[in-house]
Amino acid sequence: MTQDEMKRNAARAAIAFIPENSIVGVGTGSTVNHFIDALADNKHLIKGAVSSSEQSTARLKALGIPVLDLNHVTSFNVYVDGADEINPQRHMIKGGGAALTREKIVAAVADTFICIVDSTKQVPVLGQFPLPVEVIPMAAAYVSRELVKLGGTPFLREGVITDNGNVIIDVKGLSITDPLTLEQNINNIVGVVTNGIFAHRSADIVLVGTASGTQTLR
Ligand code: ABF
Repeated sequence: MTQDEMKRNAARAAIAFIPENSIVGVGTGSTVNHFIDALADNKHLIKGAVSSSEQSTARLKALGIPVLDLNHVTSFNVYVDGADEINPQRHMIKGGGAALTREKIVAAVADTFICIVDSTKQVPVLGQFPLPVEVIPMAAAYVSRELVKLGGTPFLREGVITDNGNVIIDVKGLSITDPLTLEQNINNIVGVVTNGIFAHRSADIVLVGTASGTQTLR
């Protein structure tokens, strides 16, 4: 089974967790694209979606799924999104697709975060995947110097501007043994919009696509 087939299986399994007549929070990325495709086959069951990126919004609309403004939605049950890495505590690194800030906002409003991944995303300790940090452009050099003080090696992601008009700094060389503290410390650097550690808002349910089927972790 290919990695993409494992992603698709995890994505399809998430459909069973969507309550009828609900609003669904939708993440970003290739795994989520499979989820959106599966959602399109069940769109008569839902009221609509809240999206975490222009990319997902375009795909949802193209498939006839209404997209609602988060400012007009007080609460909703389920947010479905992928991850770049996930540890056994269900903390994640996200933001490889540069959508981390909107993802964190939509995830904050949802009652339940369902993370859909293939088994290659499971790690004992976060940090092999470079940590994305969304930064106000004029602060990029300052924030980079501060990230070095935290033990990382920052690289500006060339040619990428986020949906919010900011830049992404990818931080290599971090062994993230205390995700809660590092998430907070990086967010405290002036000029950082947010960083890709999702520890304060971890996943509630993880659907892992493996070669032998989809596992559910809680
Ligand atoms: C989003 O998509 C991101 O937060 C994460 O970076 C990425 C996962 O990518 P993919 O599903 O394409 O592997 O969820």
